[in-house]
Amino acid sequence: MKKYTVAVVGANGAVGEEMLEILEEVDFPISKLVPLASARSAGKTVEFKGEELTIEELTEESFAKHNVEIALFSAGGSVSAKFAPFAVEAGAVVIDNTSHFRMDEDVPLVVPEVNPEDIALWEKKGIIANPNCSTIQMVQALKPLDTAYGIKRVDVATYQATSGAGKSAMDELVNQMQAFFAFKLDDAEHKAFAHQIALNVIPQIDKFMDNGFTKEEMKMVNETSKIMHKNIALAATCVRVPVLRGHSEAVTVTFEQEVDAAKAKEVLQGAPNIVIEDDPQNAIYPMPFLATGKDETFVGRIRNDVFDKHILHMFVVADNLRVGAATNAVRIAQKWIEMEEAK
Ligand code: NAP
Ligand code: 3JM
Repeated sequence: MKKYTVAVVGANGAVGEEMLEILEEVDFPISKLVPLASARSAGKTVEFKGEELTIEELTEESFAKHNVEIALFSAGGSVSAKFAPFAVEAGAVVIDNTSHFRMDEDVPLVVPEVNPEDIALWEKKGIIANPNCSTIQMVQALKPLDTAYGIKRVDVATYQATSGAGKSAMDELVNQMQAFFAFKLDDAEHKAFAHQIALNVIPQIDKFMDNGFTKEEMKMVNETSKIMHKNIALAATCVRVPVLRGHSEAVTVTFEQEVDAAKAKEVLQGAPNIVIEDDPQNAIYPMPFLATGKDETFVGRIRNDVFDKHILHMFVVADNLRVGAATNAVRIAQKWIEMEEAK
């Protein structure tokens, strides 16, 4: 079986570290792994398959120098904008975790459980985009329900973990909690978020747009329609909560057809990488703390609306660094290999 030279851009970031772990776990066919980051991290090491690999500074030459064949980017949108073209030029397929290319018509936006066939369009630009973390877990649950009942509209409120904003944002929550227990919370700094996140919830993720929604909320709107290949009316309220890992979502779906919660549960049970945790009488429902470290998306609190038989409510939880980022990217890479090797 062919093995590939794989670069991970942002290798020591919250997402990058998870990428390395998953590549190792799934025994990805790698001949050489090239960890890349900024000059700040060059010379530091990351662990892969029991070996210490030295991080190199990302430059325009990095990809050609190592003959990289698969480049996994998660170092921010501006880094992808500047360096992804050099990876493509060097002959690599880029799987990009940032929002930079997601809505580009010539770049497929892929959740392998939902629209794997779109990977075939990768050659247009050499780039495949990984959707936003909140979008990925939601569409995994929406797709089978859309097939069964036809979705008309989605209303979602998210409860997003600090790790979605990177390692420094996780540190910020921990530092503020420590300051709280030392009676010094008033002095604790906040940089990653507009306000203190400890003992708080912040109804702002990313910047505000002119329409009153945030960029994160509009990512969910636009990405959902692109991935599902149909215009879905959607409104999101994205909220940062003092959780380190695991995004939760309260999702309300309006269907063309009437829907029965028990039957919808069966539909979801048959969906790939969905796990139902729904026994409220025994306090069983999805929670971020249970989803951490897992590669499945957990769905519970599935119930009919009290007023309208076309409406279903559910709670959807997944590990944002894995399902919402690294696992999805690695699954795309695996599928890409499968499709290329079948050519
Ligand atoms: P993080 O923990 O802050 O890590 C950022 C990584 O990028 C570090 O390895 C950092 O290396 C590297 N980096 C920063 N500036 C760089 C530059 N100019 N050149 C090369 N490397 C650079 O952040 P994260 O949580 O891993 O997220 C990284 C990005 O992934 C985000 O900005 C976002 O676009 C994307 N993301 C996507 C999802 C998703 O759902 N698809 C989820 C989370 C994040 P240094 O240590 O050298 O700075
Ligand atoms: C930049 O939880 C989050 O903040 C979302 C993850 C994220 C993204 C993304 O994937 O959309 C954090 C920071 C981005 C981005 O726009 O690429």
